[in-house]
Amino acid sequence: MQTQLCQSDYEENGYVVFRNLIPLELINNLLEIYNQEIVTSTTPFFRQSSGKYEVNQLNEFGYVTQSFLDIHDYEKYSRFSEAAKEIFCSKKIQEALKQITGYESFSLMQTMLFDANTETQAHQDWWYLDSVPNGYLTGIWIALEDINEKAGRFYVIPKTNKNPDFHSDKPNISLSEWLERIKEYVSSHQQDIMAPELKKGDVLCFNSKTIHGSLSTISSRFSRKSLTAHYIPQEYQFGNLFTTKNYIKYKTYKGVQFYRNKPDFSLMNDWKLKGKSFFYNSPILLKILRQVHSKVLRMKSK
Ligand SMILES: O=C(O)CCC(=O)C(=O)O
Repeated sequence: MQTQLCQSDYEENGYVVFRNLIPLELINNLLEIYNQEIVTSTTPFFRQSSGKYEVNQLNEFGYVTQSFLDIHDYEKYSRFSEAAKEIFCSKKIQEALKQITGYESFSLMQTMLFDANTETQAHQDWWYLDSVPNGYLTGIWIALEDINEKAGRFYVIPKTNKNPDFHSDKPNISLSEWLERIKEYVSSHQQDIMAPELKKGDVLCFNSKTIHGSLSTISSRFSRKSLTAHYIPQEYQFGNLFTTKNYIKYKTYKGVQFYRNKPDFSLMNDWKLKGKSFFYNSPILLKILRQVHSKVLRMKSK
């Protein structure tokens, strides 16, 4: 593994790149199963961008245009998820995280797979997911192939882990206004955008406060096969800027704790999701729902 400067680099710049971290055979194995079982599947998968279960939509070059959430724990495609966990729960990743943060071990909280670029809007993760106390979640972006510039690269804005803060002057700011503030920040700091060339097996680690997103696709002929994963130090709780999710139940793979948020598709799970979306559109109802949910889970665990 590289340089001992990593921890100070990470703290200073809010990101760090590890070259050749993931063994190519693990990536090849995952992609083989992906092509055999997932691309061809007619099952709906949960999509973070729409908040819905949707079947795959392929572009003219055969790449799935939506991202896949929490691929490490698909019940229906356990061979695929096992291949994913071999990467996400590997010693190499645990050691890299330890090297840049100084913490000993990490829980895996969320994963994604991208086939084509989805042109992710600039954001900081802590609005959606973070450690509690805040600021200790690390996201990692893994290149599953040599990423062509024309595919639209992943980028970070260095040092935004320190500043600026887009919400604390207005505690009830809406998500769309918060995203708009970040968008404006990014447009006025174009010169700071860092979109490194990443080759198969390279990993970019970034902090929950670091602004990141994806550049526009120049040619959809190029896929942008990649994984992301988000980890918190094991001793911290999980949540985000607004809440602590103290009801999390973990599973374990090869000694690494992991969590999955959205279950596999079923008619029942689809209905539950639709019901939840109704609450999500009302912050007050959502707050009540969360309180009831955590109370029920606490009662169950007694
Ligand atoms: O790869 C992307 O387009 C965005 C990934 C991302 O924002 C994340 O996983 O936090």
